[in-house]
Amino acid sequence: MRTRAAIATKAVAPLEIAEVELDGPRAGEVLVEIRATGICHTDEFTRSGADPEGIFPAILGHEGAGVVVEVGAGVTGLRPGDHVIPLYTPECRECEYCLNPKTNLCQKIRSTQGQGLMPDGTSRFRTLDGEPIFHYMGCSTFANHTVVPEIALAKVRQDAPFDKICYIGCGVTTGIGAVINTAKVEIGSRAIVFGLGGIGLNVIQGLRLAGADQIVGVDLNPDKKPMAERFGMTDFVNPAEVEGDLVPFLVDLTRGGADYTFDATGNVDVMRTALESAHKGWGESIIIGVAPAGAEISTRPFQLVTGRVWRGTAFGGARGRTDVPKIVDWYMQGKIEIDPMITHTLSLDEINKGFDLMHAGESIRSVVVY
Ligand code: NAD
Ligand code: DAO
Ligand code: ZN
Ligand code: ZN
Repeated sequence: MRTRAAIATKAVAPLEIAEVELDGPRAGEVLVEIRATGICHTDEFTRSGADPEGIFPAILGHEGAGVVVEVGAGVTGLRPGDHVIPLYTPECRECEYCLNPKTNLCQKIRSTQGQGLMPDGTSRFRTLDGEPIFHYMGCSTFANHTVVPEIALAKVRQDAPFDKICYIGCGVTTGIGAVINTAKVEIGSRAIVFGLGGIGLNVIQGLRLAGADQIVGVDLNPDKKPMAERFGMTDFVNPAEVEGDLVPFLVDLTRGGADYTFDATGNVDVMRTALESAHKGWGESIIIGVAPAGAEISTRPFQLVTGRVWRGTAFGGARGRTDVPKIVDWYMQGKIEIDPMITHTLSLDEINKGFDLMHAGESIRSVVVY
């Protein structure tokens, strides 16, 4: 079939909107009509050329929601008409990783997904000239139709709006999951969140859900303050306005250091500050941000010797097929909010504007509605 897509033809270039050829689903695969997709910082990371694993031409996008159109041979858990959210972290429920409760990093299709291919080593996308186009993070939601392995689709309730729940495909789950699944924050905790963008705001609402007493937000952009307060931030710190070292300032503010700190900037210097502003003896610092190619983190080992813990999280530690439908339910029940964070709604033709808004720091989430 033919479908419309935004193609990343090469690094740095704006996405090109064009018709592409899409082959039908093979065994274990599902054809999905994408109804809405968020534009995440990670799409920009790849589009900009900063991603060392970026492959071009590719159809980016990994934060979508849509409807099953057709299923391939052997697909038993989904049928046409089901509403789904594609998962860049699949859940096969049978690999060594899925069987270990300590991780969500299913490895069943890891190698081909990393090469921009379906599990059989081929792509379903081609240009109208017949040139292959790579998939992205196993999702490629910047296409009106895409093909995704069954194990990388979460089936969700039918009454949830696509233009909001697409955000659960990455930002919402990553932020809330970092609090609940990775840090396992206890009621009454003190926390610091570095970076109040699309991920950090969801860390904040996760902390509110978990019953944290103090939620400090740190961002260089003061425009982020009102939205973060709306989601539960109790204290705002702009590092540019702090005289002297930021670490002792934050340690004082949290009365000895935070029980939990979260990096949602991707900046390795911020990651160090986050670790060092965690409480001596028990503070845990969770890295969510994806750093530029080649960047490294450092601290004095004594920081860890004296009880601080440094951890990371991918997709908020969530097992997508199991956890994503529950998060959709939380949204529909009003336990979490999404709507205020969707600051811009665009058509596919306007998708490059979404990247401009991100650069200007004017959006939290831009969502493309097909
Ligand atoms: P964003 O651009 O919306 O937000 C980043 C925020 O950090 C901005 O508000 C910016 O002003 C602030 N910031 C930048 N430098 C800062 C500094 N030195 N000190 C304080 N604040 C600073 O990005 P986002 O969509 O929220 O994504 C955040 C990070 O999370 C990115 O690196 C992204 O790639 C990563 N990410 C990780 C996962 C995962 O599973 N681990 C999933 C999605 C995104
Ligand atoms: O299993 O080795 C692996 C890779 C898992 C990929 C997880 C990616 C999470 C971070 C990237 C940002 C997502 C938007
Ligand atoms: Zn993302
Ligand atoms: Zn698995």
